[in-house]
This record gives sequence, structure tokens and C-alpha cells, in this order.
Amino acid sequence: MKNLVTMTVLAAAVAMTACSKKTEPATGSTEGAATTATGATIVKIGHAAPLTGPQAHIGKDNENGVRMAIDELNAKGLTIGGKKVQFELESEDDQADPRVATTVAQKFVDDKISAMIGHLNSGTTIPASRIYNDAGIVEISPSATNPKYTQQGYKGAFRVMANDVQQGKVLGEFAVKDMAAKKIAIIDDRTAYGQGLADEFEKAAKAAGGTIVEHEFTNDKASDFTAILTKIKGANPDVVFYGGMDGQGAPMAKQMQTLGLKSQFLGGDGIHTAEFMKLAGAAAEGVTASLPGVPLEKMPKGLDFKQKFESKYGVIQLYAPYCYDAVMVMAEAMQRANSTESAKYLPEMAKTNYNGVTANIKFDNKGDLEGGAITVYRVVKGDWQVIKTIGGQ
Ligand code: ABU
Repeated sequence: MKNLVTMTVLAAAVAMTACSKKTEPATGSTEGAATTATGATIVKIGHAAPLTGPQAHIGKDNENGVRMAIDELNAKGLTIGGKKVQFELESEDDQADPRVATTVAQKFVDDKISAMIGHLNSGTTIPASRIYNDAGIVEISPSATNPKYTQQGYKGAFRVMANDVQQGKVLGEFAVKDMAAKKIAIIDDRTAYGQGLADEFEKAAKAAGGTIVEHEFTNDKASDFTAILTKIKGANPDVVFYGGMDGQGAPMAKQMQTLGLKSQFLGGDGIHTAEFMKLAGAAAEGVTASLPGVPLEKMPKGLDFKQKFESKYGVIQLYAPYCYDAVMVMAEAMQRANSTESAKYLPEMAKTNYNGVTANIKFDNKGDLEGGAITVYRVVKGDWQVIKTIGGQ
């Protein structure tokens, strides 16, 4: 037994050193799983997101997307590996905090989850992914868009939306070419997402001929941006780009208006929420933001999903459809492999060709979505209206 423990620790240490190529995970075994009163094997699915704090509305939206998929799968009564299975959601609040996220990840490993959907944020997903990889657990991110997540070489790491290299490029080019921006100011929240997206945006905007007149920083808890916006006002930019979430983006848009800063306001998926409209009020009008994927309304199953989801949980905030697809992709791979064990269904994950609510989902050799689209939206009369979609299958 002691030798086994030593070997496990050694194997984990070897896996932890991997950083540049896809590494084989451990088995992710769920042997000895509990059963329900009717004899179905319980298959635990982990989910983590900020369920409290300023991103709780997005975290709950993610959780509900996962829950809806699990409820639908359970209603079908799947048999996998000759046994009836019942999926069980284990959802944890990681508070969008990287340290809390790693504690949550270890708890999921100890609980022997069969798959991980999450985390919501790049800043939590990246450190937690090492723990899932070491334990051999398949992880599918529905929303973390920093490219590093799938660049670590973890064979079990997948993502069902385009990443921020793609999103930053589209936004940088859109600012210069479509918004006619010559002078651009950038603010980011210094998170893995906000900083990463702002840096990709900056590269693309410069390459398209734009000039960055300011690059200011805030954090994901801030609410007063008067000092940095006053400085930016002095540079008179055509566009202010924000890399961060709606909890900061909405008061920022309001404070721009209060200060008489007339620049157009542009952001990424982090501000593309229903909540942004509520928080920003009249200042939301005219704000532009991107979201990976084609508009839900353009997808064959999109409107049906929207109607079913919204009748159960209220308006879609942001990533619920991606969470739903992530669960369905996982369940399909399990059925093809005839196993709920990560080590056995992982090879089938890589072969995914799933006609989802958000995209036809196939993965490249890193685990990223192949051919992901990016759509740019603008708030018109209190609603996110499609401006254009770039890329996609
Ligand atoms: N994709 C933006 C929000 C989540 C994240 O990547 O941090």
C-alpha cells in the first residue's frame, strides 16, 4: 500500500512537470461508485464558478446550463457499460479566486468526479486544471477563454468556445476598421482573462493601424474608475476598450458618461451579459462587445434551448448554452466509449463531432474548439443586437 502511495505521488510529480505537450492523465477511475435506490450507478459531474460576489449571476447561469443538461440526460435513463447511470451535479463556489479554485479542485478529485465542467474564469481554470490533469479527470471549460488553458499539454483539457487570441484579434480589427478608431485607450482588470484579452486586442489594433494612447489597469473588485477615466479623457481616444467583466464594465460605462467622455466603449464577452444592461442603465446604449460563437438564434437548436432554459431559469446571462453543450459532449463521449471513467472515454472526447446548441463541436489537437466563430454585438434600445459574425464553420 505504501509503495502504491509512493508510486502515485511520483506519477503526480511527473505529470505536474508537463508544460509543452499533451500529457497522459492518470486513470480518473470511479470504481466502487455509489448507486441510487433504484440501482443506477451515480456518476458525479463537477462544476465550479463564482456563485457569490459580483459574478454570481454568471456563475449561477453556468450552473443552470449544466443542471439542465444533466436533468435531460437523467430523464432519458442512459445505460453505459451495461449499467443504468444517473448523473449527479456537484457544484462549488470558487469565488473567482485561484486559491479557492485549487481547493475546490482537490475536493472534486477526492469525491471521484467523472468529469469537470468549468471553472468559469480563466484565472481559476488554469491553476485548477493541473489538479484535474494529475488525477486523470476530463475537464471541459465552457467559458474560460485565456489560451494558456489548452496550451499546457493536458490531454484531458477541452474548451467549447473560441479563445482570446481569436477574440482579441477580431476586436482589435473591429475597433480600427469598423469603429474607425485611430486613437484607442485600453483598461484591463489584471486577471488572466482581462489582461490576456487586452494584450491580444492591443496587438491586433496596432497591426490594423490603430494607436494606443493609454493602457490603464484596475481590478475585478473595483467600482470607482474616475481617476483612470479622467486621465483617458485627456488623451481624447475614439474608443475605450475594457478587458474584464460586467461588474466593472457597467459602472465604467456610466462613469464615462458622467465625466463627459464621448469615446465609444468596447469590451469582450465578460461584459456581454443581460446584467450589463441593468447595471449600466442608459449608459449601456451604444456599447459594443463580442461573444465567441454564432448567435444562438442562428443555430438550429438555439431557439429551442433558449425557450426551454428561460422558462426554467430566467434570462440567459452568458455561458449557459456552452455549459449545456459541454455536458452533452462529455455524455456522448461516455456513451461511445461505453464507460464513465475519464481514462476510457477521454480518447472519444478527442474524436467529438457533436451538433450542439452553440456550434458543431470538434476539438483540435490542443483540445480547443475547431473553427470557432466570434460575433460582435451592440446595445440598441436596451438589447444586444448582432453587428457581424467572423469565422466559424
Ligand atoms: N471569457 C471571459 C470570462 C471568463 C474568463 O475567461 O475568465
